[in-house]
Amino acid sequence: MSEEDDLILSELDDDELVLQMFDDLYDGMADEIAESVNILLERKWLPYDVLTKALVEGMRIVGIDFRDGILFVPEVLLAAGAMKRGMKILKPLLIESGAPQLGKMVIGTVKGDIHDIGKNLVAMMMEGAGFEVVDLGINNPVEDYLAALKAENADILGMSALLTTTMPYMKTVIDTMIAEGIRDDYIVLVGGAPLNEEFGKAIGADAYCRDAAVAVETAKDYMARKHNQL
Ligand code: B1M
Repeated sequence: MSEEDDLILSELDDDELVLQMFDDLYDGMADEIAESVNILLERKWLPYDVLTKALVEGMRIVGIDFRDGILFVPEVLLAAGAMKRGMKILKPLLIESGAPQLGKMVIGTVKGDIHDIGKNLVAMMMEGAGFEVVDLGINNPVEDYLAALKAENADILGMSALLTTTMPYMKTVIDTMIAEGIRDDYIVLVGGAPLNEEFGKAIGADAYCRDAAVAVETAKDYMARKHNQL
């Protein structure tokens, strides 16, 4: 039996367990991630802390080795699968706030891009904060965004892009909204690892959101301003 087989996750203290979660995420061990998430919750960790301090941080480490050519797509897919297992446990806990509806957001990853973990996280946190969220998934052409905004009578458009090659597509969406005369009908928020504030301004978005928590705060802020104008 290997040392790994002997490891009893519930016997680790919090710091050791979080370090073990980084390893398990790295190795795509979805069952172990699920078990550890449940252990931390039983130890009265806040769901948001489990998400950010264990899962998101673990994925950041995966990203570094992916960038450096130490991990490859199949391994990163396994890691992403493990991350999603953990997020599935946390989702209902993050959402059960019972807050009144603050507004409606349509969100999706842009055309050519299949990264969805960050977008899912934003959707989860927005729902948790009391927004209604319509998630269009990945690889969205401009037509899909516009159709959903109209059909759903949304207040906010959220776009996510993780690749430097796909982030310019956000401008295509915003330019099409301008051409159709509907740009100012919606609050446009953008996010994703390669973006920054300057890019958000340059493409005509209302705001760039560094992470899910900032997305929630920014959306609340804009909705408050919108209501004050009415
Ligand atoms: Co991809 N990938 N990937 N990948 N991948 C990156 C993005 C990369 C930075 C890795 C690297 O080289 N270090 C790199 C991009 C380089 C670049 O463009 N400069 C890269 C590459 C190159 C690729 C491929 C091209 C690899 C290949 O095929 N050779 C390929 C592209 C596929 C495609 O999309 N067409 C590819 C594929 C994949 C997988 C499928 C294996 C997998 C995705 C699985 C999935 O999402 N279901 C994957 C993963 C997992 C990553 C990394 C490792 C992790 C991304 C992630 O989930 N992060 C990533 C490295 C990295 O980002 N460090 C990488 C965790 C997540 C919580 O953070 O998504 O940033 P993030 O979301 C944050 C904020 O950005 C923000 O809030 C979130 C939560 O706080 N945010 C928003 C995000 N969206 C928002 C929207 C908003 C607001 C805030 O709207 C309002």
